[in-house]
Amino acid sequence: MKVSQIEHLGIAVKSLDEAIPYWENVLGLKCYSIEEVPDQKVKTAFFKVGEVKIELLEATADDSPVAKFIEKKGQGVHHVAFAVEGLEDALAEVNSKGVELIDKAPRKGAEGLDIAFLHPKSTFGVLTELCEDPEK
Ligand code: CMX
Repeated sequence: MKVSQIEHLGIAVKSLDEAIPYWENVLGLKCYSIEEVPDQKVKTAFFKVGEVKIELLEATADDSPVAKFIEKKGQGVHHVAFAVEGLEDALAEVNSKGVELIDKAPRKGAEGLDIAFLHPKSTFGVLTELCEDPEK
């Protein structure tokens, strides 16, 4: 499979309202989009750093994956997302190589991307997202 770049880093925070000023006022980045992903029970805030995006993630429910993550590990880097060409084929390939898929088929994520997660137990502890922009 072909990974073209790190598309974004997902960072779990307790509160977008509390975290965004750090990214804007200290690092000087601009939050260009805030979007809720009801399916994932998260609210997201996006920043661009060169070609890579930062996705801040706030849980919108107690049983959100992000709420569980913060409860167990605290705030911090939650996942790494790689842009791939041909997401369905990439999933079949990683699966054939023994990696456990959380999403067996692509689904819609923030910013209209097609996404799928790989289980951190198969990826040396890093929750990994593969994504593809259907518009490209
Ligand atoms: N990074 C690394 N490890 C993680 C993790 C993360 N983000 N989240 C959970 N884990 C670890 C747990 O600590 C646990 O480790 P131990 O067994 O050593 O304690 C292990 O993974 C499995 O945990 P689990 O109890 O089986 O499963 P959880 O209910 O905690 O769910 C996971 C974990 C990854 C399967 C779930 O969070 C998931 O499906 N994530 C994908 C979807 C997601 O994260 N959505 C939010 C972002 C959406 C977006 O970006 O739009």
